[in-house]
Amino acid sequence: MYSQGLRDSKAGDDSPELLEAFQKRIDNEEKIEPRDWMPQAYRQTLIRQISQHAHSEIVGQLPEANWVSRAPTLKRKLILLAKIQDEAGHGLYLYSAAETLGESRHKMFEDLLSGKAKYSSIFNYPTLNWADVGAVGWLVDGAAIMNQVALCRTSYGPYSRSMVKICKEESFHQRQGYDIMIKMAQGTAQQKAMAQDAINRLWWPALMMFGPSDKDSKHSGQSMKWKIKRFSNDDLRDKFINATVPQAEYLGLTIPDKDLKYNEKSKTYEHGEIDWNEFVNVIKGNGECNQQRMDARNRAYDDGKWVRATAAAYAKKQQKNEKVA
Ligand code: BYC
Repeated sequence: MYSQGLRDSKAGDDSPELLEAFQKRIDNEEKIEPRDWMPQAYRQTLIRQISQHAHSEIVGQLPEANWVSRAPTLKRKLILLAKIQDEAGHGLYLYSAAETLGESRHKMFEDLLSGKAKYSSIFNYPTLNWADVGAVGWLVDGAAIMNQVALCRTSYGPYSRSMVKICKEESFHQRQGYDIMIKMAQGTAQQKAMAQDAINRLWWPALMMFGPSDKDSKHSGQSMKWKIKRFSNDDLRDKFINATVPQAEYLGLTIPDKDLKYNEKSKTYEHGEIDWNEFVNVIKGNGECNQQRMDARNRAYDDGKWVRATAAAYAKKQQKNEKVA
């Protein structure tokens, strides 16, 4: 279906004239569509980012799934189930968006399962108490939205359109997380301590979701030139901090950053040093839950083998019937 666009941008086709015309389209805020000519590197950057994003949505179901059977009320359980199903849907929109660039879903799965493709570092941290489910919604979905609202204006049409729907659902996720935090923070002393414990453990990993600092981000320069990314990693991180600190104050919880301070002049918060060694260690596969997450995804893939085989056999039979008719 998308063969025309793929044929137009084989490696080696990226002549200066084509590149210049492409950049002009980007600068004019035109959306790039699947059949349009695009530089190989633009295509590859999108496949990398969109598939990483899709994997994050899928792996991101796991820390929350840990609490489905132990949610404190039936209502909380239903809400949590709905949220986890939304994440599965987000993964599917994103895999579909990446497929429009010529990458097969099978290849993307293989890359995730072999450990070649990344997914967001945040999902390699455990969810140890019920307040963590609140903190994941509030902080993790909150950080995700900050990034994704900007991605609604990304230059690649299918990615940008999938982001619009995803953001609507993510904002419900953020609100449900904050709602849990309000309940816990205004509950007993023990519940408040659980809420504080959750923010103590998840605050810094949430800041790491935005990626390395601008000086160390290897892809940001080109991605911003192509308007795949509309803001730098540090700019989005700062926006998130500025939006979230007042929410923590409302909850009566402390942000675990002794160097956090409000700059009266710029009217923004300045944060302490992020432990980038921890970030690198986690994305290399050595975080607390990396192995557990990969084992769970590999198990799910193996368990689904018969479903894929049945679907493929059915499709083949349909094709055969169509040929006969
Ligand atoms: N974790 O040059 P940089 C969610 C990698 S989940 C792991 O700045 P880029 C949700 C990066 O891939 C939210 N890896 O890269 C789901 C690159 O490595 P490679 C997921 C990270 O791409 C369920 C290297 O570090 N959101 O919503 O310009 C429940 C250098 O980085 C991370 C997205 O994926 C990380 N945190 O910028 C709840 C949004 N950060 O590929 C919530 C879309 C960086 O060269 N993605 N790396 O080997 C993006 O906006 C960008 O890809 C990033 C990184 C800002 C993440």
